[in-house]
Amino acid sequence: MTSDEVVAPVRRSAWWRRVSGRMDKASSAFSAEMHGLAAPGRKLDDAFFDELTEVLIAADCGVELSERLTAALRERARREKLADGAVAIGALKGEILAVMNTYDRSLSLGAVPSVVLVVGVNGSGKTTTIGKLAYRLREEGRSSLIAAADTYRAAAIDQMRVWADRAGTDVVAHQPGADPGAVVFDAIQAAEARRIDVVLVDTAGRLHTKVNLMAELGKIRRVVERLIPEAPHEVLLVVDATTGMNAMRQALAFHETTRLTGLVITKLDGSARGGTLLAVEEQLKVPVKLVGMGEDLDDLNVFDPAAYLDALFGATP
Ligand SMILES: Nc1nc2c(ncn2[C@@H]2O[C@H](COP(=O)(O)OP(=O)(O)OP(=O)(O)O)[C@@H](O)[C@H]2O)c(=O)[nH]1
Ligand SMILES: [Mg+2]
Repeated sequence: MTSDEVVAPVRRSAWWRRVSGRMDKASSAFSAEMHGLAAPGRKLDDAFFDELTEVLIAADCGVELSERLTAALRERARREKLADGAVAIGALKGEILAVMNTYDRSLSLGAVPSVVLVVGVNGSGKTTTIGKLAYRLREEGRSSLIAAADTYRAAAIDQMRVWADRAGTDVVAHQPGADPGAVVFDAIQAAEARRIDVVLVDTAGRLHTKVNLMAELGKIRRVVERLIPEAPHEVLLVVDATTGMNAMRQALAFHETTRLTGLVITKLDGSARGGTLLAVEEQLKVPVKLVGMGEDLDDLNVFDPAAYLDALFGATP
């Protein structure tokens, strides 16, 4: 797979400070418990593994993943005669990190123009993320054009324009109620004519259970493919980290309809306990590529698994 790393990794330490700082309130209780589990000398008995499952579920990892991780660790502890809680939690983190590190998390934006389709349920943070991404691209010297393909709400187009102004980029829009496919068609043609690097497509929020609305996404995708056969180069699902396990059902439905290439997890600065991210990535085998940690233009970061696991589990040795 060819991919150009256009979103430069931020330094780990800065990211880590931000995640740990912002996830702090929500995750501190969780981390404290984890520290109890990760205490040197803590016996690896049934109580330890029961508590671990509970802590993982409380962190929004979901019952299935939590039980699977615990069972695997129990087996490993037995096999390798792991000494205590500190060693076991360290081993668990190492194992999750090894899986997470197998993913390519860069955005594939080598083609000109590249097309990025941004999808998700209502209010997950699509429009905001597109604004932030446009800003980030501009900071890196790349041009973008936004297709305002959320034509359902009149306010959506204005909201997109406000973000585009902040980010210093342009919007292609039609009237409210227009065919989203037609907006995308025009935006791609304009980008080709103007040699724009990246087309960012803002779509309407839709419930993953609404068949017609989901089918419309497929239609938008086909419009893109007709103009550029290799496109869309990225299909990003924006997931609100505070959604908990409902995020899983959403992600599966969107993946089925649009073949996702990446996840964007937003609102990690809020009350999110963060486990949703791990659970969805693990289930879909689609990498988290970006994380949103606030409402400002520069609150979008590349995902750093090691820093994330430290924030989630506490910085165990
Ligand atoms: N704290 C925080 N708020 C965010 C983040 N991303 C988005 N938001 C907020 O979430 C709300 C919804 O964001 P939008 O970008 O409008 O979401 P959307 O997915 O485009 O919504 P619809 O178009 O209605 O489906 C706004 O109030 C954003 O400011 C984030 O990373 N952190
Ligand atoms: Mg929107």
